[in-house]
Amino acid sequence: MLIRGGATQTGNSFAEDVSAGLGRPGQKELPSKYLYDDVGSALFEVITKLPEYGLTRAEERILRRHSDEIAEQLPAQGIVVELGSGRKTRRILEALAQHQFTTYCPIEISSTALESCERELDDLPNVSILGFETEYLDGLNKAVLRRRAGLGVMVLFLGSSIGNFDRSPGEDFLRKIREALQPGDGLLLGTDLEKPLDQLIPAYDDPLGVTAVFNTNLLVRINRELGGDFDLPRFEHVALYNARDRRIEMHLRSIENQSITIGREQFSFQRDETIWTESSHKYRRHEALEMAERTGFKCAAQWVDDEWPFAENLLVAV
Ligand code: AVJ
Repeated sequence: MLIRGGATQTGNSFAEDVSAGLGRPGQKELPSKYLYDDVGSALFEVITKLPEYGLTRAEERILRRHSDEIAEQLPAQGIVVELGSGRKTRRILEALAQHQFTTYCPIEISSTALESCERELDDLPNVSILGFETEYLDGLNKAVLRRRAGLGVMVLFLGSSIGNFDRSPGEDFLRKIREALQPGDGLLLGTDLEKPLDQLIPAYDDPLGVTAVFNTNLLVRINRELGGDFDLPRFEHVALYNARDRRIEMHLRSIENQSITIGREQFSFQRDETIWTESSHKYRRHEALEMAERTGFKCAAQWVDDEWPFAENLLVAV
């Protein structure tokens, strides 16, 4: 069953964010969530299959190898709330639902992603799926209302999606998750770890150019939805590692001086000026423990993949 979030658009509109992000002085910037429309989400799925992008496979290995352990850590499982929705969740749900009935609540702003998630997990015995089409925190707060007394809630925030946040807002987000929970509830948090640049850079600048297309799709979206006139060949995909902030940054770089029209607005670009489109922060092993302690959790367990440094952290609300 799909519960639609209703009037839950809390932030600005796409048009407002684009106008503000391209119009500001200094570094032009667009919120990374706009990369994930239907086309962008499908392209991201392709990225997860690329040999250079080891992140998703690393997490899948951890979830496969340790699913029983993960399930055991939280005995009274009532509701599993996922911020996002994914195929990787299957293992955990199977393990959790082995001995008890589980309600799985994926939360997505895209109904397409929610529907395909429901189709894929539909056959799991002992699991009922209740999707929420809304923003993460709104969906989480709605999902926990279904908690039956005495039963636990486990939140899944996988794939190092936390890495899209700058570090401090990321912790604010964890704090808000904690506020929706009760002591003893769990948060399974995936954090991609620092790794050598010759492994990291190709993951975000693959030779086939899928990530470049994923990034450029944002300009196509602006052209289509907001009446923009970006000429795609005049922008190029850039993935750089910001060592000070320990993050990959994706940018779209203007290859020449040019002026862009979006609706009635004009934006000028200097040659080599960029639009910053996404950050993927990288973490140290102990960082999850520290983040947990600052946000009302304790880290009860951590599993690390040895092939592609990635940590799955089981946080428990204190
Ligand atoms: C979905 C945010 C975890 O940062 O690795 C992959 C997105 N962007 N390649 C990541 C992404 C370009 C991905 N996250």
